[in-house]
Amino acid sequence: MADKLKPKSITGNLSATGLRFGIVISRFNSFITERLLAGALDALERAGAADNQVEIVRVPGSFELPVAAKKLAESRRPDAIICIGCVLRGETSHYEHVSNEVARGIQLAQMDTGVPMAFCVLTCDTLEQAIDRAGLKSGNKGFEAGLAAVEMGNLSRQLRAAAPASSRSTAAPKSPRSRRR
Ligand code: INI
Repeated sequence: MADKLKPKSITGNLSATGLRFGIVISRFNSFITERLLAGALDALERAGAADNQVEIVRVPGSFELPVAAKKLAESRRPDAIICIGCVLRGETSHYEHVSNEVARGIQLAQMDTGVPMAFCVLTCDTLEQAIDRAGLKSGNKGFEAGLAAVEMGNLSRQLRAAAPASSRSTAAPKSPRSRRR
């Protein structure tokens, strides 16, 4: 067992001081998403964020979250973005398409832009499951996403600062998917 090796460990802290955040929220199932938003704002406020550090963008449904998050990341370069949605299973396969694509799209958007994106999209079989996760039995997933955004925003800054000056850049990386449309 290695008992002498003590590698340096890098972790983002939970202070929002000096950070800027974007929140992209879906209006579909707003009964749930507005509660998730309240949880996310509560987390940001407790971490020390002020009004002028947070910008909220509203989209029609969860399917639209990735493109809005990507454009927000490219135009405003916030330290982190929180993506909020709620997909509820219906009678058709629509649920699978929306939930798969929103997860994939948000991952692509954060990888393309380098801006961390907290995934706060509930994918539930029933409304009751969603309510439980939006401030009832299972806590508030918006609050968890808010904390994840603060931690990842700080971690990103630290990792950027630790990079050699030649490789440091605040601009969005060039990739075929990051071309403006
Ligand atoms: N959007 C959601 O955010 N949640 C859902 O449960 C949902 N369902 O089930 O239809 C939903 N559909 C709308 C979709 O996100 C798009 O807004 C729409 O297809 C237009 O592109």
